[in-house]
Amino acid sequence: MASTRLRRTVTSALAVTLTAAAAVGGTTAATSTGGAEAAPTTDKAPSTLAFGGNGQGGRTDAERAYRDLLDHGKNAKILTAAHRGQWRVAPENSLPAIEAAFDDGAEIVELDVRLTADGVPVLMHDTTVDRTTDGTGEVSSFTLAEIKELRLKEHLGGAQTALTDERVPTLAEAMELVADRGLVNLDKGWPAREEIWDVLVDTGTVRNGLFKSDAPVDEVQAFRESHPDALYLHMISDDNLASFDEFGDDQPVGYEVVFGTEQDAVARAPFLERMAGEARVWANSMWDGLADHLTDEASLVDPSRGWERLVTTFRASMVQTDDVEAIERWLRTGEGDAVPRGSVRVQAEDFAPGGAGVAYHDVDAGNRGNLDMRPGEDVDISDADGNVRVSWLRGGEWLTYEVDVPRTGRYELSARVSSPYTPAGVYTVSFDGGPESERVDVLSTTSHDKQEVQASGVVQHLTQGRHTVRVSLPDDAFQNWNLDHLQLDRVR
Ligand SMILES: [Ca+2]
Ligand SMILES: [Ca+2]
Ligand SMILES: [Ca+2]
Repeated sequence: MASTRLRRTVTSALAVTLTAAAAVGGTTAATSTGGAEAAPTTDKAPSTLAFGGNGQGGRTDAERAYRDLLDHGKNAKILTAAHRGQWRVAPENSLPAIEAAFDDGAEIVELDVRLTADGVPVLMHDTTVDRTTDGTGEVSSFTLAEIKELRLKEHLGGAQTALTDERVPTLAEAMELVADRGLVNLDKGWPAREEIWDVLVDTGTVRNGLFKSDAPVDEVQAFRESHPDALYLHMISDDNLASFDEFGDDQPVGYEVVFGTEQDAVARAPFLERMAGEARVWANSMWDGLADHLTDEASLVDPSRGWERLVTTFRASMVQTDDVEAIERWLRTGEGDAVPRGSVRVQAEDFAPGGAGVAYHDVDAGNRGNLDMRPGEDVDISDADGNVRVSWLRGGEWLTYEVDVPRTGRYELSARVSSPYTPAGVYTVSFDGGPESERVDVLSTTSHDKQEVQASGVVQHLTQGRHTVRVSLPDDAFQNWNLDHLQLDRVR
């Protein structure tokens, strides 16, 4: 693993160099030659409102994040924003997801704000409650009392996703929770900006709240003139490129830059250079099309395919992510998702040679996926936002892998999978043509495109050298999931 810690600044990220990860882990290295960390400058700090918080006089995490936000110098700290909160451990836009985001190292949580029928700002991404709760209908058709009756679903929700005991938070509840902890990016909330402003004032969190829109500049400036302490982030793309110049010498604190491809005018170096001289640059890495293909998943494979390029080439000093823990690890170590020392990882798409009937059985002819990595094979290989995986896994199918075990010992198999279904599927494992293991359940990740590592409980003694691993999907079970990779980790 890396022995040199990566200093968490823009200039040090420029200095990161990475060697290619080997198939067997433990060889990825990162070095940093980052310069000295400058103290944040705070000359633009509004002073008319006290900072929300504990009133103890000591600096809170939130106050540090606020001061960092106002610093867009070349040594500015790279800030991370947790998309909809840390939804991998709690429902999106829920109070525990907010706490978990800060626990995992984010400085900002991105939350979505909508108004109830009685005009109360609450946290909800969609216009309806259907995806994320046990209710149905428009958010704006529920009173606060009615929406509080609903229960939130796990993670990203969805039709088959289990309910939790969590309720739809009001914005006020969320702001009270974050007061000492960090910043909130108020997405979807521009139409309700006056109601949101009142909540920030009432909860003493004006400096925690970051308004956001792509509204016409004169509309934005009218709001900022009447609310001079409001923090504001402007969303910019080729559709409203002129807005940067329209702000003139009264620039917002940051710009959320969205570029479908690297060829977009908004992504050109001279433009971003000017912007970075005036404001923070925010980039999004959750999926393709927000910053070309510079995604979280690509970053896990190799940070220079995602986060590192966003920071170095595209001048981002704030990154919104679905992988808070992973991006924090990258900022500490320079590594993406390196294979742990002594472990063996095999990508699902790297199944053994030999073709149908020898290396695999696939129930439908041809590759239904969008990646032609294994021409002529029937296995279905797809790319989801930079994640290359075997998709359309169905009952009756099996896949064989060759793995080189570095050291004799006992190994547990895990699989990195995704599926929105409950149940998602079942598999068994067989080593070197031996007996099949107990059945392993594949659990829902609440999205086809959001992967997680799931331990199998299958432990096997393996001698040093080459072995085959066969993954089989019983045809008497529901099967609809995606396999990114298998990994064998030493156990005692
Ligand atoms: Ca197929
Ligand atoms: Ca298939
Ligand atoms: Ca893969």
